[in-house]
Amino acid sequence: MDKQFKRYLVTSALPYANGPVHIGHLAGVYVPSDIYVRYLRLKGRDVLSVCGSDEHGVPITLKARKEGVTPQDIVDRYHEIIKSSFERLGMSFDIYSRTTSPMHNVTASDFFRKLYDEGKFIEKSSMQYYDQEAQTFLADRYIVGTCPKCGAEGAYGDQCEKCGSTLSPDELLDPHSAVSGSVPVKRETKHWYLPLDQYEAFLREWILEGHKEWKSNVYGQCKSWLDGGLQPRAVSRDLDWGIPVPVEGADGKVLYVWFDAPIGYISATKELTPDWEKYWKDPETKLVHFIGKDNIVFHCIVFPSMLKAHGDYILPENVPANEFLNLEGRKISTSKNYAVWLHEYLEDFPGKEDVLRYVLCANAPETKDNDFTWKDFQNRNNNELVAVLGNFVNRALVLTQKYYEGRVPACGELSDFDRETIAELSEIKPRLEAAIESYRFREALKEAMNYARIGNKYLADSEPWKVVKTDPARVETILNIALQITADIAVAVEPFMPFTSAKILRMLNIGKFDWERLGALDLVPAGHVIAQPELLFEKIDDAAIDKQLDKLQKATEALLAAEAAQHIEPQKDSVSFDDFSRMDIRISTVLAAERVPKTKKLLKLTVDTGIDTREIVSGIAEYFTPEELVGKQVPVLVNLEPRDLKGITSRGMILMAEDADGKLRLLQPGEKVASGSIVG
Ligand code: B3M
Ligand code: ZN
Repeated sequence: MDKQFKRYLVTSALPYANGPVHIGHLAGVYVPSDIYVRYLRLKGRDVLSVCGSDEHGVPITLKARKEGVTPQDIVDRYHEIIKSSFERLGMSFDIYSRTTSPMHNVTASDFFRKLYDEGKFIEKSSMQYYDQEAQTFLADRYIVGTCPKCGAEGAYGDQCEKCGSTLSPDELLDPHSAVSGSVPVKRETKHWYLPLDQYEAFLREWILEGHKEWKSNVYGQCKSWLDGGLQPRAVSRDLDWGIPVPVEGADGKVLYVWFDAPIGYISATKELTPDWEKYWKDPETKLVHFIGKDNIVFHCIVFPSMLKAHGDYILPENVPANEFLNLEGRKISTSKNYAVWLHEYLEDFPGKEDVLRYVLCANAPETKDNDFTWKDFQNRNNNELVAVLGNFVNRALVLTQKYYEGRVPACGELSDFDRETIAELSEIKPRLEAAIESYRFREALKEAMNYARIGNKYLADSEPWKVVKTDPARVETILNIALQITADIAVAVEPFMPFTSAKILRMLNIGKFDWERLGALDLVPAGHVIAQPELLFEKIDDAAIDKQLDKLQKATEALLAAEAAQHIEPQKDSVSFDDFSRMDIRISTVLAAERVPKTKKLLKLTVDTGIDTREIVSGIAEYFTPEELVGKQVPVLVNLEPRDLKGITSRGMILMAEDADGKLRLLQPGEKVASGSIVG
């Protein structure tokens, strides 16, 4: 059994105020953290939930430069957007602060100063990249180049977005300045370093021995960092945006954003309550950091070392991090504007906050990267929320209105079926609790939905609308039970779908219940009068989904054009006209297509080339289904030498377009032409 804590402090990663929040952030961090804290509050636990905008760091200054405004303008703009969209989604932070707040400035400065005074830092001069044109040192994202690990261009001085490797500016090949584009020189500069190597033994003991219960993705990343050996890490930067390094002789230097940002959790708690110390200093507080997987090292290795060095603070008990959420098969990207933005969703789907919360939790990337698709969003809404949850609640309430003018009937004698149903219901709560308390929110949501599933089945099988004609007394019991289940749902779904919970309670005309009452059979007393029912959820039609898909399509096109412009393959050597005219390319019609057994990539196509009907084996099975190819007209190089593939003789090659990330597309004539038409 888990150690019982007196109170909880739950933090959610501070979003960078360089853009709005998107569904990837929500699924990875914010929806899970809100579920967790809402649950703890319902349980009557002493819990604080803190968050705020991360307003320092290079991405913000770069964006400001690009737009010709100040960094303050940028963070003011996005802080507002993020804060208000979080509120509208029902995020229930006790405080949403920001790292440009005066309180944070003092807290972070004091933190640094204490470590400095106690000799916990190393001071070191080194040669770093400097942009002579812009007269600035090039830290982190100010420098770009080719990734030494994967060869991608446009990798940053701190990270390659393509392969995810952590980098240092010195590792970049062909480095140049993101500010002026010029090739930088090296210049000497002094910085303060936290000697992480000195904390290695402590971290090993604390994480590898002490926290084997952490999620395996988190534990695994920590282990590989520790096994790789830790190096001292600079905690200051040469920048003019950030918290000034609070010591003599540090002009032009600020705290590294990853030094100040996590201290933001402390500053926010201080702003929230004069009682903040008990949340940060008493070992009876359970500190939990909800973060994205790219933040693991900072929250599990760097920040705990800072806290340890400081000495006054507790360490996190757990650091639940999710994997990434992709969007329609592509990586979500703020800088490339490929995302579903929360503030836009809220405009496009008013009143459907809970649908997004539901889908992002049901499909959360808890153990592996996952894909968000609009089709799945629509299906889950229509088939789960409308057809199961909404349908059950609506039936229970409408029948109560119809038969009893809204007065809750009494529960009479229970049938065997009632007893079985009640027994089944009573098994949900412990499973639901265990899932939430071990951060398995998808599973927890399934359990919460089980009340509705069982309720739906209960009504369908007991058929009160039929029985009412023959045994009206029995129907009273059925509807009494159905109304108790409805109230159970209001409690159980509150952490996941707070608006829905409130709506159910409104329709039941009853106040909020404590979590402990979940499963009780007297939540709605006989004789109580309920309110008029409304629909809980409505279907989402294809038009709404198509609109979102169109929007993404436009974003994808822009993104591909930008990518293609970045790495256009260089032109190949010249060929003579004769060489070219020896290639015989014909528009051919696909007559049949099937997978080549025991292969992943190969399709066998039967095509009409106009000359003959022949077979071609093509490595395109990952991109097309056989069905979608039949009937299509495509260019085929018909005089390519035949080749044997998996026992089939392939006679020709289908010509296709390959986009920047290797995805294949069909090339088709603008209108139908005769098979055998020559391409040239
Ligand atoms: N702002 C990174 C991010 O948004 C960062 C988190 C800070 S938590 C202290 O991914
Ligand atoms: Zn890379």
